Amino acid sequence: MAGAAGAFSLREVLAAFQTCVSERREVLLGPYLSGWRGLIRFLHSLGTIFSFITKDAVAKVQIMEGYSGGEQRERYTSLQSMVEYELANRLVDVQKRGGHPESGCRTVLRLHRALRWLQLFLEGLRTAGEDARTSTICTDSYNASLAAYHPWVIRKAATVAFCTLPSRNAFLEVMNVGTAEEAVAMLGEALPHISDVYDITQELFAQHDLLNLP
Ligand code: 1Q0
Repeated sequence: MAGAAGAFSLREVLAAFQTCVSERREVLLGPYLSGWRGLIRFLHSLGTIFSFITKDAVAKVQIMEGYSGGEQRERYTSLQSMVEYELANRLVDVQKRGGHPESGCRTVLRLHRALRWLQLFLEGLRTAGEDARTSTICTDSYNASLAAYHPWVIRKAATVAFCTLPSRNAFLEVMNVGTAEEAVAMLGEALPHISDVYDITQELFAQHDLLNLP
C-alpha cells in the first residue's frame, strides 16, 4: 500500500532502485514501486505543506499498483513489457487526453520525470558544502527538471514548500545510514543505480515517442 508508515531508510530506497534493473536491462515494476513507496514515506514526514505533492505521488503509485496486481499483471512486470502491451492494445492517449487518462505509460512518465529531480537533488546534497541550503539545492534541481512540466501555480506552491526544508545535515541524518560522511559516501555509491533506471526508461520512452504523453 502506498504511503505506509514506518521509518524512512534511504538505503532501502536505493536498494529497491538497484534491484530494478534486470539482467536483460529491463526496469522491473515491482522494485520501482517499492522505491517510490519509500520516497513517499519520507515525503509524509515532511508535513502538511508537502501534502499536495505526497497525494499526487501516492495516487500515481496506486494506479501502477492496480496494474501490477491486476488481471493483466504479467504485462506489467517491467516498463518494457508495459509499453509493448499498452501500445499494442491502444491503451495510451498519445495526442490528447481521451479514453485512457490513466495509462501506465503516462503515469510512469510523471514518476520518471520526478526521478530526474531526485537524481539532481541527491547529487546536489552529496556534493554541496556543509552550510549549503537544502531549499536552494531542491529549488535548483526542480527548476532544472520537473518545473518545465508544471503550471505556474504548482511551481509557486512547490517553491514555497521547499523553503521549509531542514538543513543539509538534518537531511543526511534522516537518511538513517550513520554519520553525514557515511551518508555522503552511500549516496556516491547509490546514485549511479538511480541514473541507470532513469537512463533506461528515458531511452525506452524516447524510442516509442512517449516523452510528451498528455
Ligand atoms: C524533499 C522535497 C520533496 C520535493 C519534491 C519535488 C517535487 C515537486 C513536485 C510538485 C508536484 C506537484 C503536485 C502535482 C503535480 C502533477 O500535476 C504532476 C503531473 O501529473 P498530472 O497527472 O497532473 O499530469 N505530477 C508530477 O509531476 C509527479 C510529481 C511526483 C513528485 C514526487 C516527489 C517525490 C519526492 C520524494 C522525496 C524524496 C526525498 C529524498 C531525499 C532523502 C534524503 C533523506
